[in-house]
Amino acid sequence: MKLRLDAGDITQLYVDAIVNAAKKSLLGGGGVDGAIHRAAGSELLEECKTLGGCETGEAKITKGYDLPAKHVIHTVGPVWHGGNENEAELLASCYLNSLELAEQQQLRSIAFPCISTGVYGYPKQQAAVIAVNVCRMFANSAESLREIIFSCYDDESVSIYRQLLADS
Ligand code: AR6
Repeated sequence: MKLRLDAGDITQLYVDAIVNAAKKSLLGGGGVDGAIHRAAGSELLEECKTLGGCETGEAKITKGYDLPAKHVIHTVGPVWHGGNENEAELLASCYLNSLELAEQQQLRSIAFPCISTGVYGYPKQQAAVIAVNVCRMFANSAESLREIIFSCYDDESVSIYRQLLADS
């Protein structure tokens, strides 16, 4: 199992699934969510309308449509309220539930954006520690997954993940 960083736009990645940092309605928004819906085309929104939304920390899968990625796993990260509202557990659940869904579908590669660290305001370093820890732990028991990519769009995230992935 390989964990690696990719600096750039998640919508360009040729992987079995990219993860979307969505909102509860799953009906699109700004940030990475907007970029994924634009790149996938309107059929993605049509499929999302059939899913009945998604709770914070949970995950649902769709096809990738016009994306190079075969699937999109939609998860809803927690809004940061200062750290005492179960944000860490909910963020860990986003990563874990997305990975479990990928395994159930026997996917080999998955790419995550830095969930909750944009509009939802989660501190980037703290979020990255959770992301890397959950993925490292999951990697030990993974069966189909061979590669987990951390898609880092901003320079700060790139340097945080570079450091975390260098530490073993
Ligand atoms: N590829 C990879 N990462 C990206 C891209 C991209 N194309 N575009 C932005 N990012 P955000 P959230 C990074 O705000 O905080 C939406 O409106 C960005 O730099 O997209 O979970 C939803 O509908 C940041 O590090 O997601 C929800 O309402 C990270 O993606 C809400 O925002 C997450 O930023 C979710 O907020």
